Amino acid sequence: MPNSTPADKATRHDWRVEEIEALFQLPFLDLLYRAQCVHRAHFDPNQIQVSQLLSIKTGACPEDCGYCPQSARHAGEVAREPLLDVEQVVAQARAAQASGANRFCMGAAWRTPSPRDFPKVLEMVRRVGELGMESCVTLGMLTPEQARQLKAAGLDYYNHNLDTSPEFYGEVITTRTFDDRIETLHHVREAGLKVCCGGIVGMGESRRDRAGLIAALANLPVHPESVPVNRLIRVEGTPLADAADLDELEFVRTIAVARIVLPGSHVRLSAGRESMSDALQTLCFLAGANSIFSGEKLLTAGNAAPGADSDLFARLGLTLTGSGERRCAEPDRATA
Ligand code: SAM
Ligand code: DTB
Ligand code: SF4
Repeated sequence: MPNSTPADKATRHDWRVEEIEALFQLPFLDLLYRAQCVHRAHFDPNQIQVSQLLSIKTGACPEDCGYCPQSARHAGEVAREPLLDVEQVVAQARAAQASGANRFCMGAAWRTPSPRDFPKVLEMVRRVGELGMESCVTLGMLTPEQARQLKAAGLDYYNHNLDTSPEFYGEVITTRTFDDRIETLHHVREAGLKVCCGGIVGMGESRRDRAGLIAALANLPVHPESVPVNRLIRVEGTPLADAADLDELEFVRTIAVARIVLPGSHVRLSAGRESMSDALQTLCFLAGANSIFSGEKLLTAGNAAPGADSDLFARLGLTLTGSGERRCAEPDRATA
């Protein structure tokens, strides 16, 4: 069932790529103004949701995603680490909660979870829930049964990115298809889980591809509650290590267009913040980004200097979701 909110009866699932390209082509200030209007109609503009990531199983991934330092097929593969111990994960979740994160996201470098490891992940989900935190996992492709088991363990969100347009997908990943991703997203929704689904920009895709990604996200039967917009982190030894720079204002445009087209979703300013100035991140918040990943590390790559986020939030007057301050309407909760 499509999501719509009291504030926006017009949430759409029939976007044509050309219409989204036309948004990209608006004068920059008009685009930001429109994005701000949509943002303010759906969210408290001074509130930000913070999730903390942890890589629970690192490297040795059989997939060949051209951007990823965890693929066993790339020379730049990071040091491998087997599945972490449940207690180690709980300790990290507690620390994340103490630092202000209200969601803990656990990522594993798998094509799909193995029957041996999966029960341990279910236990991690249960234990994070017991802390009173929201939980999210990203484990690769799921069967319908695995999705149901995650839901039964109390999981809140499943992260599974479409990453780029259907047309560009095969240029970046050859070991699975765009349709494989759609299938897992379907299983996740059917199980009653909330969806975190977005993509990466700066991989050499065209503006039409960026519009195509946003169209694909918007035309899912229900908009993802969380939409991570990652700026490619160019990692040496990966096929995309030498991708051309993406213009910073084009990155801001991508955030603004995502905000307009996905009005009730949290748009997450994701990978790539380490190399962004405070001013650029602020422009992203103005364009409608209202969530981030916190901490010094993402999964394997750097993220933010210690104290940098809380300092920026204080300077901007941004307050954290779940910190006891005024909560936004969370329109995605009123969906489906
Ligand atoms: N293996 C699972 C999967 O692919 O769904 C989960 C982990 S995977 C690392 C999660 C997401 O991280 C990818 O879908 C991609 O969007 C993002 N990512 C990975 N490497 C990145 C990089 N170098 N720069 C930006 N985003 C990246
Ligand atoms: C998402 O879209 N971005 C996060 C999270 N979902 C799992 C991961 C970013 C990974 C960046 C590269 C790394 O840390 O290895
Ligand atoms: Fe594996 Fe996920 Fe990295 Fe692709 S993005 S190589 S599936 S860990």
